[in-house]
Formats: sequence, structure tokens, C-alpha cells
Amino acid sequence: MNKILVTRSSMPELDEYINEIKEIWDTHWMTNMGPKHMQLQEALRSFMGVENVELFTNGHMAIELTLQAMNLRGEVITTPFTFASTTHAIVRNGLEPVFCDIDPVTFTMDTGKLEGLITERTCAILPVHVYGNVCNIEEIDGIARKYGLRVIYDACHTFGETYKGTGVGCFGDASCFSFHATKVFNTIEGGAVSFHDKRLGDALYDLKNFGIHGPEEVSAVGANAKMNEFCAAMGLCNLRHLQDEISKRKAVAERYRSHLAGVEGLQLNVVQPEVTSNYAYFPVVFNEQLFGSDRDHAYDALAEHDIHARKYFYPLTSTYSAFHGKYNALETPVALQVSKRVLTLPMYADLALEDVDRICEIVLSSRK
Ligand code: T4K
Repeated sequence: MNKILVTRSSMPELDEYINEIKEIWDTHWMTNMGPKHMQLQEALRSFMGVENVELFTNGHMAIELTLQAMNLRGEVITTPFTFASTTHAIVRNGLEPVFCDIDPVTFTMDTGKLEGLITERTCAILPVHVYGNVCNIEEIDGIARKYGLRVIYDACHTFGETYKGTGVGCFGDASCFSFHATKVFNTIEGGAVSFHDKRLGDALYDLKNFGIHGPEEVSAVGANAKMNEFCAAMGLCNLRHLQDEISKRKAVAERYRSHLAGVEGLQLNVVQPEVTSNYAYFPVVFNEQLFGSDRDHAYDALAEHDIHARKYFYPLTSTYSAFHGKYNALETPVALQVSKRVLTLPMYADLALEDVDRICEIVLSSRK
């Protein structure tokens, strides 16, 4: 039996990629906002239905530099049920993360608990559309407006989604996307920020390109976070196949549901009727009492068959040793429980449906 990992990068046919990068051999132009970069940026702006897009080397730099571009000071309210990147981007900007609990159904920020965390030091909210589940946008935007806070969405899992018919990148002040190899849409490594305010775009551009405005003009202290031409070319290819990618993932998700929906003690990911899903992940939350076995048992049983699910997102970022016990995970009890019980099953476009059957069989028979 083949080894199965939690995901497998989608790649175009080799010929398609070679064709896309041929020009680079003609021009020798490999980076620094070259033609592929500009073409992808424009294609994404139109595909995502957003006003502005700025491309980056990865999703993390998209978040970190967006916070920096906004020149924020103080506390940023976020959730700990996420990848290291979200929290690190806050801390690396000298800002203080304040952890809000998550909703037990969508695993996104519990907006009922948000307002109580706002202090006079709060400057922004950084909610995560985790697994592609869209946050409670109306509530978050309403609260942000009431208190004059900036909203930056970690939209790293939501590329290609719409909410109530509008591109998911249109909400808040900015939304940050990841185009990492493991994502629904990849540029090998890559990321983007969508935003409304052109001045934010200028600041983002400065930060990704040293603040250079001409051969003799450097007007800001920027970093280097430019997407190169090979990554942009991969994006141009993968964008052509995105709808096919998403439909195949949908078929995988439906096959999982056909086996696991309604099983006592297994909570499957919510279907949000107003969201066109990209089927980024297939998380399952195990209730040991009801299911008769726990998440770790299922994880081990799968591993014995060379199937490697992942515990995204365990542990909570707030408990990382990097933070030396500074934050108390008991203050986000739902996030803590979910992180201990969740397993993300293998999910990718080319996952054979027979393998999905086999994965489900192993999960179901992991019950004691
Ligand atoms: N915010 C959120 C909510 C995020 O989830 C992420 C990234 C970010 C921000 C930051 O975006 P980036 O800066 O990464 O663009 C992976 C990804 O590296 C990371 O992008 C992703 N989230 C996170 C959830 O998952 P690892 O450490 O689990 O990756 P790794 O190397 O164990 O790969 C997982 C599986 O993917 C492998 O078992 C096989 C497959 N794979 C991996 C690679 C690298 C491929 O098929 N091809 C590949 O090239 O973090």
C-alpha cells in the first residue's frame, strides 16, 4: 500500500510549467516584480474580486508585513487555534497577542467573547478563517467599527472562497492568503494581501522591496518579501486548474462524509451555506466518551497503515514553549478541547476515493 500523507501538492503537467517559464530563459528576468509577477497579481485581483492585491514570498510575510504596514501598537486580539504564523506575526511586530476563544462549530473566533477582551490598548483584531471556515464577519466588522479597530483576516486557508457571493478577500482592512505547496492553490511558496486602501498598498510595497522607489531613492526601511518569477509562473498554471482542483476535493470530502457523517462521537466540519467552500482540510473532532476511542488512537491506527493524518492545530499557539508559559490556555477552553480532539484527515485533489474508504474504515475500527 502507498504511503498517504495529510496532503499532496497539486502541480500542473510538466510541459505546461515549462511552457510558462520559457520566457524567463529568453529575458533572464527572474524576480523583482517581473512580468509573471505582474500577470499573476492582476489575474488574482480579478479572480478574487478584490480591489487590490500585493504578492509576497509566503503567507507569513503577508501577515507580518501587513501588521507592520499598519504601524500598530499595543494588543491584537486573535485566536490560538491556528498555525504558528498567526501568533508569531503579532509577536514579531512587538505587539501583544490577546487570545479569544473559538466557536465550537466553526472553530473561528467566538465573537460573543470578543468585546470583553477589548481594552484601551487594543489596536486590531486578527481572526483566522481556519480550515476555510469563514469567520463571523458581520459581528467582527461591527465590533471593530464601534471601537475603531483595524481588522486583518488570516485568510491563508480560504483562497477561492466567496461569502454571500463576495470574494472572501473583500472583508476587513486586509486579508492575507497563503499559496504554500500544501494549499488548495499554490505558487510553491507564496502569499498575497488583498486590501481596500491604496496607502496600505504603498506601505506593503515598500516593506516587500526595501522601500526602494528608484535607483537613487530609498524612502522607507523595508524588508525583502517579493514573489519570484518561477513561483508566479506556477501560480499562473495552477490558477487555470483551480476549479478542477476544488471539485476533486469536494468529491473527496463527500466520500468522507458518506462514511463518517452521523457517527456518534465524530464531529465533522461545518457546511456554511453562505460560503462556496474550497475544501481545504477535512478535520474530525473525536468525542472519546461517545465514539469509544480518542483522536490519538485514530492517529496511531492510521500511522500503522502508513497513513499520516495531522493534528492541525495541536498544540494551541498560546502554549508554545517559545512563549515560556506567558499565556493561559484555560482562558480559551473550547480551543483547548478542540485542539486535543481534532485530527485532519488526508485531503488532496488526487486522493483516490478507495483510499478515503480505507481511511474511514481504519478510523471507525480504531474504536476499542
Ligand atoms: N496562517 C495559517 C492559518 C496557516 O495555516 C499558515 C500555513 C500560515 C498562516 C502561513 O502561511 P505560509 O507562510 O506557510 O505560506 C504546513 C505548511 O507549511 C503551512 O503553509 C501551513 N499553514 C500549515 C498548516 O501546514 P507543516 O509543517 O505541517 O508542513 P509539512 O512540511 O509537514 O507538510 C505537510 C504535508 O504536505 C506533507 O506531509 C506532505 C505535503 N507536502 C509538503 C510539502 C512541503 C507536499 O505534498 N509537498 C510539499 O512540497 O506546515
